[in-house]
Amino acid sequence: MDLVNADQGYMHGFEVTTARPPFREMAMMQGPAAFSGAFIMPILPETSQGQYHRSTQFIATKAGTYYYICPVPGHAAQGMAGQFVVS
Ligand SMILES: [Cu+2]
Repeated sequence: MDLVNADQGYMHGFEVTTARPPFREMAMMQGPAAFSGAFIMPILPETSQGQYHRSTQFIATKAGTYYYICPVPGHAAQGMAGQFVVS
C-alpha cells in the first residue's frame, strides 16, 4: 500500500482497523490495526518541494469486513474512512 499526501494543508495517514463506525475524534484509539503492518503514521502535507509518501505491506490474514481510516484526530470522524472487505 502506497500513501501519497497530495493535500497542501493537512497530514494524513492510513490504518486498516478492527474498529467500526461511527468513528470518534480519536478513531485510532477505537481498535488496533487489523493486520500486522496495516498502518502508516501520518505524513506531512505537500510542500513546494513535492509530496510526501510512505509505503507499507501487510497480509490480510482473516476474511471479514474491516474499515480503513485516516488516524489523524478528527479525520475519520469527518468521513476519511471506508470499508475494507477481505473475502
Ligand atoms: Cu487525514
